[in-house]
Amino acid sequence: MKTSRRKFILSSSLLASFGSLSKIFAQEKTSTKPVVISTWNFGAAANVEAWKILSKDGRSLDAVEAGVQVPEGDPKETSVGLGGLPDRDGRVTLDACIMDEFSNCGAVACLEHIVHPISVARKVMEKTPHVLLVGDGALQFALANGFKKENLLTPESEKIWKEWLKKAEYKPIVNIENHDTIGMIALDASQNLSGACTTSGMAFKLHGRVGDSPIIGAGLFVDNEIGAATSTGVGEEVIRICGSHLVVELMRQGRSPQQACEQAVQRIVKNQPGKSKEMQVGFLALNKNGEIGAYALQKGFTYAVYSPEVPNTIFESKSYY
Ligand code: SD4
Repeated sequence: MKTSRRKFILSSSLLASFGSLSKIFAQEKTSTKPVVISTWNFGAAANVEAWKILSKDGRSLDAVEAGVQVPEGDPKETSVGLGGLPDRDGRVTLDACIMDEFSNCGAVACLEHIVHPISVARKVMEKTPHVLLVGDGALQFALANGFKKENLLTPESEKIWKEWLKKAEYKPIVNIENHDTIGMIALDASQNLSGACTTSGMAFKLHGRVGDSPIIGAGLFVDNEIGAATSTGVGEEVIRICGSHLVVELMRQGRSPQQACEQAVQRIVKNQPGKSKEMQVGFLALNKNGEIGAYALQKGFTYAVYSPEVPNTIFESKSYY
């Protein structure tokens, strides 16, 4: 297990271009509210948008929606929204969910042609009696609510898919390019928690495959009394343990966010001792006091924290292996 924790400090000018980040080594701190945390390096750019809302005493729900829209709309991010890598049939299918402080939640799965699935998920939450819409039904609902139909397969992603087709082997690579699903959790100035999670899922999956990210309790869970959690990595393993719900329930039983994330990862190892060595799963958690937890199966899981005392900083979590 790692003893030191890597951290990268981002100046606001650098936030525009992540290629030129410098690495600084330091210790992680607990945060005071408001605070926003999100998965992977691209979480830092997303945090900037969320922070614009949180720093003006805005609602955490609005902050997480605005935050995760950043990678969703970025064609260069090949694991979320526009430009996401397609399934093995060449179709970009998106999964997303959102949850607020009242346990309201909404989700979409296997949604095609819409750049911001998180906003469709929010509409499902606010405008329907349902929680989850999938496939054509989700698209129909999105179009009826004014979302524009677009082609999400960029020439770059199409090229990668065509290259993959030559061997057509489904072997997800641990931490590929170090950016995957974005899961974001925020605690606002009114002490309310919300979360959002959005992804194009595992690249080259079977058409119709849905991961953990749009499943409330798996990819995301918020309990405003206790805390919130989100996950990234191989969704099948997260679903098997109801990962984010498990993390929140462990916090309810008195574990710190860090201990809760560690125990959830240990549960995966216990279930899959062999397979767990070959894949990545990471959890992020935040409790009502602004304490943060992060833990992953493998090294390389990074996350970004923004709070009054942590100026949008990327950390690397500890890991089991
Ligand atoms: C999924 N959890 O679809 C997502 C993908 C991901 O790191 O986060 N990959 O299973």
